[in-house]
Amino acid sequence: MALQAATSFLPSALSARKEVPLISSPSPTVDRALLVAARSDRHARHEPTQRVNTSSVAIRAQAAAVSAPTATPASPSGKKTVRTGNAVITGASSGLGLATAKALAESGKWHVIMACRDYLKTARAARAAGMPKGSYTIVHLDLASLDSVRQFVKNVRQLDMPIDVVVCNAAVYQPTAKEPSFTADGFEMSVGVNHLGHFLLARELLEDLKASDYPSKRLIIVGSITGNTNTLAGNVPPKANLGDLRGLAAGLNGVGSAAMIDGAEFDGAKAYKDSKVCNMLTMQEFHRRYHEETGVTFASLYPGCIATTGLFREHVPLFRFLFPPFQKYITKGYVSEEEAGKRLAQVVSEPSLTKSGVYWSWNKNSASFENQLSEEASDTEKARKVWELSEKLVGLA
Ligand code: NDP
Ligand code: PMR
Repeated sequence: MALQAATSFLPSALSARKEVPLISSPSPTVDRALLVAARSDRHARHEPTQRVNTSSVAIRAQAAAVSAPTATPASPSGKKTVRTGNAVITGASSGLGLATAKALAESGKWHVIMACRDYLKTARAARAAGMPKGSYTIVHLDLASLDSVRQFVKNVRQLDMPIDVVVCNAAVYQPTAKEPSFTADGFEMSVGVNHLGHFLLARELLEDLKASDYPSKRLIIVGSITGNTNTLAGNVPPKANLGDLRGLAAGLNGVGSAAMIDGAEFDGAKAYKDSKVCNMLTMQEFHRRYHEETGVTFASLYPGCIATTGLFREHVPLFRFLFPPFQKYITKGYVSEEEAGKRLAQVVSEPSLTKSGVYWSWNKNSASFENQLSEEASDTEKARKVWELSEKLVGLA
């Protein structure tokens, strides 16, 4: 508890909190300008029907037909090879998303669509990480705006690439916020970005996953241990608790209703943990509704405690200083960004991880196993209600 106590006694002046601006939806013109298709010769070799011959092209407004074979014709050795897969990763500009994008791109088997809100930051991060030129495409996505999500879906459909895997990874964590901030659509920011933005994105891209001919299509939503109250980490206050969902039902807008899912007073750390519960419930509800019909694998995971990422950027400086050694030497839950990226990359592409409806974790030897979710995070009735309320809020029902 020392860590928590240390952080709570610090004056708020020490807080590293930034204001998160309300973001209006970007215009289609700006979005198109931010689309960059840069694909390598290697990529073109894998997908002979999808050649893009410029290193930086604005995507035309009309949708392009997508037709890629599941397996390329037999090589001279007579062996059939699976074509390059295309994986959308949200929040690929830093931390887990970037490390996963790098691991996939370097495998030579994947083209990564980096779905990010800051184009320049992402371009610099991809270059600094040494991602092979042409192994990725950056497409603008701001999950704090439903218009941006819809525009993103239109834009990726114009890329002339099938979508084979979608990874909902981006997140914000606002533990020091005294007041809630809101997305462009008026949802409390943590649940709005981490859950509702991803909910709309995943629902829309399910159509694209269905249309893909890739042998193993997957939709992955990143969860966390701190949303699971059946663990020590999940019992550090404030604990996740969606209650009777009255705040979500009322729109999470803080105007005449609460900004929290359970209708209680705003608490930024709890809002994040609640959003992770929604992520894990959503994955299971997708599995129940669509796995049999579509063959898509739905999965969630806890990649380990990646204590060095930008997720803690709004926490107080003392926390950011103590958190990595605390996780390394005391809880022993620490994992590097590189290792966590490899773990998520396994969930994207390992043939042994095709089981649907699973929440993956890794043991001390970095071996994956099917983990147990908390009672609330595996409550089927709550999952159905969260699904139905979320589809109303994002305009799908
Ligand atoms: P980072 O802060 O490094 O990455 C978060 C990413 O989300 C960034 O790329 C950020 O973009 C992006 N993002 C934030 N807001 C938006 C938005 N409105 N629209 C689009 N993208 C946005 O944190 P992590 O890598 O640690 O987090 C990645 C995932 O891992 C999260 O889902 C988190 O819950 C999960 N996780 C993390 C753990 C950890 O210990 N770090 C443990 C368990 C789970 P930008 O660069 O522009 O800010
Ligand atoms: Mg936690 C095995 C024990 C364990 C693990 C694996 C984590 C992971 N944490 C553990 C224990 C503890 N933490 C204990 C005993 C304490 C009290 C001192 C503690 C405190 C703590 C704080 C204040 N831990 C935190 C915070 C945060 O602000 C982080 C958080 O909740 O972010 C939402 C966090 C985390 N601890 C973790 C992990 C993975 C996190 C952060 C990330 C996340 O869930 O996304």
